[in-house]
Order: sequence, then C-alpha cells, then structure tokens
Amino acid sequence: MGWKNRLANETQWTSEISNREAKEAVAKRVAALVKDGDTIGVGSGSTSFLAIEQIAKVVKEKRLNITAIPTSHEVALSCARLGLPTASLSAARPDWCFDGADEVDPEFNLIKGRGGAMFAEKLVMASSGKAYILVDGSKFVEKLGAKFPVPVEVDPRAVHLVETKVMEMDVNDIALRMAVEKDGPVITEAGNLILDVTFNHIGMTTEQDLNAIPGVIENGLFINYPVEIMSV
Ligand code: ABF
Repeated sequence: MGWKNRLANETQWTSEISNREAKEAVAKRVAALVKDGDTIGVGSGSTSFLAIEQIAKVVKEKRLNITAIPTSHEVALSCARLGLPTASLSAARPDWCFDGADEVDPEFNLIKGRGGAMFAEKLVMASSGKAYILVDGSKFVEKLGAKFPVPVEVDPRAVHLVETKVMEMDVNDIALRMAVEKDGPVITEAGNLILDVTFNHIGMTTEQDLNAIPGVIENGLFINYPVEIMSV
C-alpha cells in the first residue's frame, strides 16, 4: 500500500467506521489507562485509530508526556498529526500496547492482519509488558477462521514454495492479496506479499507451522499471547 492509500484510508475511517459507538467506548477506556511517562505500542485499524485520538485528548488535557511506538507508517502519521511523539521499536520498549483484532476465540486467541501490518503488530506485542486488544462484539467467534482467512506475509521470492507447502496443510483456499484497485498485489511495508489462507482447521501449532516454512516472514495468528481483551 502506498501513502495515497493510507491517507485515503484514514480519511475514510473518520466517516465510515463500523460499530463506531462501541469502538469509541473501548477507545475511551484504554485512553483512561495512560500515565505520565508511558511508552505505548500503538496498533493499527479503525479501533486503534479511535484510541489514538482519545489518547491524544487525554495527553493534552492532563499535559502528559508519552511516547508512542507505531505499528505502521499510517499509524505514525496519525500520531504525528495528533501531536504524539513517536519512537521506533529499536530505540524503545513499550510499557504496554493496544491493538485491534479481526477475530477473538473463547481462549482469547486472535486472527489479526486485515490491514497487512501483523508483522509489526506481533513485534510490538511481543516486546510489550502488557497488551490490550480492543474489540467490538462482532469480533468474537467460536472458532478461529470463522469469518477471516489467516494472512501470511511472504518474501516475494518464496511465494510459490510457500503456496506449495501451505497446500499440504489442512487448507481450503489460498489467495494472493490484491490491492483495492486490483492493479497488483498488496506490498507490505517490508516489501513482501500477503497470502490469505482459509484453513479447514486452525490448531495450537498452526502459527508455528506456518512460520517454519522458509520464506514466511510472519502470520496473523496470535495463539496463547497474554492479552487482555477490552470490549463493550
Ligand atoms: C489491526 O486492525 C489488525 O490486526 C486487524 O486486522 C485490524 C482490526 O481493525 P478494526 O479495529 O478496524 O476492526 O488491529
């Protein structure tokens, strides 16, 4: 995705956010947790975007000093627009982080990555002392994969190898993610492709099994992460 798309998305979010009332309520709850001096990992998606807006308000009202660690260029841009200072993960470690999700199962395992930023999202979550997942009620599923495929970020050189290996798993479909304009594949910030994999069954080892394939950079399964789900 290029900057044009990102800016277009952000403008779109301000007017067309689904379940906006619920997402805003969760955004306010997470903003109430912010303390002076916090370094906060900032997730992607519309719920995280609303949370950044609420956090910026609290920071301004209470004159707090915080540092945001963004999970994408788009998020960094939102932070800059709202006056929140940012640092990279290589320079600072988040005290805590927040992010959205596409699906949450009863054990709080997640599918993430509809925005294609799951690599950075996982790095930030794994580096944080505590992770809050902000969701509205539409995200809860009985079984992972009920509504969304699992995004798999792949080095372009390995796409055929990865497809072949993934086909040997219990899958129903694999699709190369295309840009909204359909004029080419989505390219991630790290220059990779995304395969959206629809599994017949997602198990406890599927996340590691995918990452063990040469050429897979990361995938959107978050199994057994110590997350706290924040919902209304
Ligand atoms: C990020 O944003 C992604 O991992 C997830 O795909 C998406 C959720 O977006 P939203 O909050 O707009 O539903 O968290």
